[in-house]
Amino acid sequence: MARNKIALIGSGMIGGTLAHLIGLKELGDIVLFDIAEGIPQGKGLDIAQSSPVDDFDANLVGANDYSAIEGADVVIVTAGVPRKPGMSRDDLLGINLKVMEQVGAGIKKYAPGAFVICITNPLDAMVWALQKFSGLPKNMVVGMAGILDSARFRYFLADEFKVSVEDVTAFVLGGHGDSMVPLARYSTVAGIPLPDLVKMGWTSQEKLDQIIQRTRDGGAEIVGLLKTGSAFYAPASSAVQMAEAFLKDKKRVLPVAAHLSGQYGVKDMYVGVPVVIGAGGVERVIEIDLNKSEQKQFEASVASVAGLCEACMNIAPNLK
Ligand code: A3D
Repeated sequence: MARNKIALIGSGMIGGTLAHLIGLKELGDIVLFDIAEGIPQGKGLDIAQSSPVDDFDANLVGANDYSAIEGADVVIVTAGVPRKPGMSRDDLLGINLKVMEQVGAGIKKYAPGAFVICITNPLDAMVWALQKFSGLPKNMVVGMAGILDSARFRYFLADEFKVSVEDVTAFVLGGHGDSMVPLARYSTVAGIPLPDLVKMGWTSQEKLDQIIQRTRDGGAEIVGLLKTGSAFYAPASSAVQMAEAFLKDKKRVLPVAAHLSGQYGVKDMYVGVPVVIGAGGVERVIEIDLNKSEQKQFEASVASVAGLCEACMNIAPNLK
């Protein structure tokens, strides 16, 4: 059986990390694409030269022409610009929307059968635009954000409780932005929901609220520290988990930015919700019951994503 082919559109900080992780996990052959000449070729060669040391087999090719991604099984998109300190994700919209138009055309022409994972910010609006520009089926185009947001939440909780990250599950809904909705009652330590852990004296409600706020600000905290760009290790790991769920038909239940066509009362938008990912892409959108306060927060988050989609349509009327 031939190896899977994974195309990375954008070979910057996340793209390079993705290529390395995909190589180490032997998920398939890798094409690194970028408009910058030499970067994808150089990163590809460097990672290929690590393969004899780390014992993995993968062809790594760098390219500046979309024809190199032909027939890819998975395409992961990080092309565009990241945030600098003081910028919000939404400030990236104008530049990155134009990038999505080019990327969408490239995928449409050369990899129309691929499972496409978008990471470019502002995430929920960019994945929505990318699906429209590419014309690929909606269940085959998803955005990565929820796994990263919930991984941040899990990490902070594990640190607070002094337990293994493996035993902490966390649930984050909504758009990938300041209005994301971390759901405490669906987040657990070994199945014990967070509100029960507060009652048991493991932590206080005040501390839990601080952790929730730190999760919401998780991206900005890293941008503030790095100063020259945004997070890349954890975003890359999160996207690889999605790619692996598709390639191995794992039917994983993961929070992703998925196309909604009525679920949660939302139509024709991408918003972070739990889904099942397998060989069919997004095979099922899971609808959970929200209480009044969660519903209100979710609606506020959806409204901010809707505003971004509106802004996209003003720039690119063909998205309507
Ligand atoms: P960076 O290291 O700048 O890499 C972006 C790459 O895209 C660069 O190598 C550029 O040359 C390339 N590029 C620019 N325009 C084009 C184009 N038209 N076609 C092809 N390639 C192009 O950024 P990064 O890897 O750190 O981040 C990439 C994106 O991910 C940014 O938009 C970030 O904001 C976003 N991001 C999202 C998350 C989420 O959780 C959703 C987390 C972290 C970063």
